Amino acid sequence: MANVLVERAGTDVVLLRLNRPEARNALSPELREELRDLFLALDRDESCRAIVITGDMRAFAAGADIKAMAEATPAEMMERDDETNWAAIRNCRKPVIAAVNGYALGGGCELAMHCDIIIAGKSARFGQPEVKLGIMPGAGGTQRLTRAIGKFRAMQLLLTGDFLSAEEAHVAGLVSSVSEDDAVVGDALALAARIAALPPLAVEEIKRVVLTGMDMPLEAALKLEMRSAYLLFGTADKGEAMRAFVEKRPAVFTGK
Ligand code: CO8
Repeated sequence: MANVLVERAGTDVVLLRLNRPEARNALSPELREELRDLFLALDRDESCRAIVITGDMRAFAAGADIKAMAEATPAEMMERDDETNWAAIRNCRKPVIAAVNGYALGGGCELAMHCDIIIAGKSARFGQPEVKLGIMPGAGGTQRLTRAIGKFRAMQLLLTGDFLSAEEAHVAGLVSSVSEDDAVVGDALALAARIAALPPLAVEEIKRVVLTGMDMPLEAALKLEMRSAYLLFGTADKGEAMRAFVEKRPAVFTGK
């Protein structure tokens, strides 16, 4: 059985559903490789304009698979080359929305933080409990969490393994918005469809500049932004969007 289920939602949105409910969607090596291959394929698939990733009502993902790591040595962990699996998600040019119900812990929280937008159900719980296992986050948990919610709240979570509720995560800036539990996936798909209907080159460039600029000094990031903003004036969709505005009609985008 596939560890990740793939559904088309409308013509241009793809829904990825983690499918290890018996293990709270723990990220086994096989599941990560499936995710990697899916992200590499969707990045190249012109018919896919936005991706939603979700789990089930009990867990988005409860982290790396502890049973698959319990006896692992450093060399074995290196051989798994998890970095390449995460890079496929990190480098995806399409907008990615996490629709989180239940637990997003450890690697599950890190997976959500690889996404561009996080929509959480009211009962969702976020945390990096690695410290309780005598290890530490290895897929951006110490860095992305700190950038998202600041040093002092991040330290408290990372050093205790405590969880944040959806509302606490929202207030802290880890979550984009909170929905009723049973509305999370629908809300994420509706948002994805709205983004997918916008000019794809503008969407792609905005994502690239936000993510690249976050790690640059402000002056350099502002220059990057300006260059990308100029570049979009060369697209057919920019011409169509502005003409449509002036002519008071809906725009028809081609992705060119
Ligand atoms: N890995 C493997 N199996 C899991 C995991 C997991 N992360 N989480 C849950 N399961 C399994 C349980 O073992 C159980 O299986 P079984 O039925 O065979 O006993 C089943 O899922 C259901 O779990 P529970 O009965 O515990 O369900 P609850 O609803 O009571 O609790 C929790 C759910 C709170 C999610 C609980 O299961 C839990 O605490 N899970 C572990 C969470 C955790 O510690 N996550 C962090 C893992 S480490 C990580 O993600 C980063 C690794 C970084 C590696 C660095 C590389 C260099």
